[in-house]
Amino acid sequence: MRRVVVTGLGAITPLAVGIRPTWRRLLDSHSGIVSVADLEPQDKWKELTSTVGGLVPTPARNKQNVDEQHTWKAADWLEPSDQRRMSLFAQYSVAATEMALQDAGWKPTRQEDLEATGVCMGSGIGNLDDFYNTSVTYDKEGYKRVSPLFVPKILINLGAGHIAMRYGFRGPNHSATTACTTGAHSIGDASRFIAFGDADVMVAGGSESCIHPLTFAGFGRSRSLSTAYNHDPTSACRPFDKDRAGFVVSEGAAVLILEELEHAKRRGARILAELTGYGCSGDAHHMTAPRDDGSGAFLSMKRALKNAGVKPGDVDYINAHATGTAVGDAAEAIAIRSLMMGEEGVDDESRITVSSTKGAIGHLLGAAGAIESVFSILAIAEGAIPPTLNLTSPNVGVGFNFVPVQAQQKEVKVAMSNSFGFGGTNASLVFSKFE
Ligand SMILES: *[C@@H]1O[C@H](CO)[C@@H](O)[C@H](O)[C@H]1NC(C)=O
Ligand SMILES: *[C@@H]1O[C@H](CO)[C@@H](O)[C@H](O)[C@H]1NC(C)=O
Ligand SMILES: *[C@@H]1O[C@H](CO)[C@@H](O)[C@H](O)[C@H]1NC(C)=O
Ligand SMILES: CC(=O)N[C@H]1CO[C@H](CO)[C@@H](O)[C@@H]1O
Repeated sequence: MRRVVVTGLGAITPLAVGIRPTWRRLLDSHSGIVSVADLEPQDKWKELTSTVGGLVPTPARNKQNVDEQHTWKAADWLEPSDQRRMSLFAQYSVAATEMALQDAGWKPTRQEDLEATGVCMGSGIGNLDDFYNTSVTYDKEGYKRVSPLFVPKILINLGAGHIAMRYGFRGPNHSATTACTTGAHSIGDASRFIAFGDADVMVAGGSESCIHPLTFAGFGRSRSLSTAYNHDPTSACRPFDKDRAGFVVSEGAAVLILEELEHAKRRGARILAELTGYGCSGDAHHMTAPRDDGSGAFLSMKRALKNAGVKPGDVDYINAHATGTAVGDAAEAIAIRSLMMGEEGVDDESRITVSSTKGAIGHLLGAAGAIESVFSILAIAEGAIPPTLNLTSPNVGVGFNFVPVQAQQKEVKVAMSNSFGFGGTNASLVFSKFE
């Protein structure tokens, strides 16, 4: 089987625009979560139950106090005509891809290289803003007010489409949309395209730009959101903590450049990690709730480790899906314990190292699996484990090292990233130090 390695990374997050500033701020325990109560239109935002969100900082909207050079300015990445044609999630997709391709040093021009490079870029929700505005305008003013750009701006695969058009990539062009598992499925599916010989290089990841009152209204009505910390946004997301009470909606994007090992070696690319395992499962249980015993999560992790040929006891770090909900975090913790304390696992719970970076950045929905893969890869490349912010009293019934509040130094040879989504879909990815 052809081996798949990671040779480039790009990200836009509530902590910063760019991989280095995001990672540095994450390790320094900064939070990207801010109040959305003062956004326009005020009458809509004000009535929401949860008024905290992970917003990508811009020069005009920078409560996180990020250096201005690391805030989002569309003009840094896109011509005005492209800005008009592309919805925000597609803009984030293109910008994160540009960063990742630069990082990988892969900007091919030869036809055969372009044909061997593909794109697998998804989104969970896509462009709610245009859907909403166009519905309202259509209802009030009729057919002639619908923009000819409406359809290309709402299709989820246009993130991938714009990337392909911009760089001329003629390999597989694919978009997963599997709710909060989108990012992980995009990366996992992309790795299979390489392993099976459909491509040598894949641009893979997820993007989300869902900061819209209707998003908060919808998740609020399904009682999924954190509502108790509207006055104290940076404390709102508390994975595994006794005071956790729901997730925080966030936006952003992350992209990995995946590459066939020999291809990467031939061009002397820097290898950050190897993608060794991918496992998927379905809960077959409920629209939004996991099984209490975490058996869906257990299966996806087990399959990913089997695919990687790695024993549970060899996993040094797990980047948990844990979003900060009462039921989800506990189910995942139990699933991790069953896996890690089972056959060929460890005998001491405190040796299991698990963190949820959602404490710092919230839940990027369709981009979550992608940014969390980035953090797992950086943990391997740099020997640092990012913290679980706001975790003062764990109460999920296990005694893991949850890396509370502060980052830890640790050599990481194998890291696993979990992603679970509404509809009962679960995926796990395993990354290993390349040796
Ligand atoms: C949708 O309408 C609002 C209110 O008029 C406006 O602020 C926003 O920019 C519009 N969004 C798009 C994508 O056109
Ligand atoms: C949560 O973490 C943020 C970021 O480190 C910090 O500002 C905040 O005070 C923390 N809140 C609690 C309750 O620990
Ligand atoms: C798998 O997907 C479900 C369905 O929504 C998700 O809620 C859950 O977190 C995952 N399963 C488990 C048991 O963790
Ligand atoms: C089949 C196909 O090419 N699909 C998408 C990928 O990229 C192209 C541009 O090369 C887009 O037009 C499509 O959306």
